[in-house]
Amino acid sequence: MTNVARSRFPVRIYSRLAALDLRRPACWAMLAILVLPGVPRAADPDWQTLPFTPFSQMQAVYPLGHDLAGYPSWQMPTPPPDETPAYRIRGVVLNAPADMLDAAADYQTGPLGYMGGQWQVFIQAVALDGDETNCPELAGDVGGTALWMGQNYGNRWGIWGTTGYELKSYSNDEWNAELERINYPIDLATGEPVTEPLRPGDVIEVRARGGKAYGGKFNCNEEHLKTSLKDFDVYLIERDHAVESTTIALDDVMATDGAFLFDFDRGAGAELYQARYVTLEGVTIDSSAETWTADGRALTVTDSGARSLTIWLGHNPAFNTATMPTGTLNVTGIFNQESGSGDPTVAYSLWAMTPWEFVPADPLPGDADNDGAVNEADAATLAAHWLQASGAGWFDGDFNGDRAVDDLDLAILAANWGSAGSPGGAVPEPTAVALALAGLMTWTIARRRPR
Ligand SMILES: [Ca+2]
Ligand SMILES: [Ca+2]
Ligand SMILES: [Ca+2]
Repeated sequence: MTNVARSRFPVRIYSRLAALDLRRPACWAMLAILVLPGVPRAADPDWQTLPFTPFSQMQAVYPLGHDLAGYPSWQMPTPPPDETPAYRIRGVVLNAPADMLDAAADYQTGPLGYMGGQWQVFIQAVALDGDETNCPELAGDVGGTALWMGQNYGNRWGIWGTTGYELKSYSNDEWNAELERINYPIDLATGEPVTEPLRPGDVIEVRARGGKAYGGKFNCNEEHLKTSLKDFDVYLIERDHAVESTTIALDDVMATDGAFLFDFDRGAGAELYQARYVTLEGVTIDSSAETWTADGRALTVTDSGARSLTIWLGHNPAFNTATMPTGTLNVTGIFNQESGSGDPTVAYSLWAMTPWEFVPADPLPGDADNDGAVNEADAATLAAHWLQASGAGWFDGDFNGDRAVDDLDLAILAANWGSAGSPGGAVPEPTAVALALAGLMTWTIARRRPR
């Protein structure tokens, strides 16, 4: 982010002004409603006194027997003064926007369905000190939601080619101004935008003026309209809040035949974990998968039975260079439901944002390929990623979790050489690969000595 781009208010306003044709009376009306972010709109409720909406309420579904059984049932509040939709939610950020979707501006008129930039962040319920007094409505809350924006919504089916098109697609300047606004939330403590962008562990308050049920959950969004009257505004409460994942196995969300468990009260099964940060334990990547890439949607994992879940890989480019995991794994990510406009009781998946969120279920130090033995194959992996400074996962040879592959990892591999799941195995003769790595280690250590 350059210093020029940090002058966010002018960029936003100028881009809006540039889009107006001042010869048209309608544009003077538009000018009247253009407002700075963080400044109350005429129709805004008193945000400070508006109760938070708990996620358990926001994500409720119609009960069995209802025509819409299983579909989101929540209706947005319409507080005074103008009684238009407005609600306030609070949660901890689970993903960096750039790790999930490609937000790069790319305005295009068509083709049908082409969205250009997309931005999405998941937040989940978080307990803070003082909640009992300050916001008792959030006590014991569970669940979360997605905050989503897309650039070329006018290209969607049913909109593309209609007069509503231009209300729904952002020019590149308009899109970038929106990204600037939501990536740099206003710190409630200072009233100023933060200087480091939104990241996991940020506890935020969202003041929303729209949202839509989609794919089995209720998403916070701007109803795919450009008008600032539908903006959601993001405020920072605190940073670096520790986010613990909830441990699940496939049998928590699926029956033995692989069908998703759907509890209409949302107290169990897949709905209980929707939009939450989870660690899925004891799964293996489907054997038909040969490779993985950023933005992949085809990877599946299975347990020892008939259960199978799709893993969505984030936009993080580290997926394009990291070694695809093997063996029995624990995978950490965001449990999600996106069933399109179809059956609201199916189509759950796990969003994984980084390669290093895949780890061996039962890690043997030095065992890069997770096959239960530390040998030449693991040394070869280490050699292939040798001195990779960032973005490495276990399966690239990063055994100490610092995302780098270096002599620290080599020392771990060397200390466990010949291990086959239990200590005390016979240590084989060093092979050519191991000897080469030993040479690399010596060289690296020698380089670090002060001269
Ligand atoms: Ca749902
Ligand atoms: Ca191995
Ligand atoms: Ca390392």
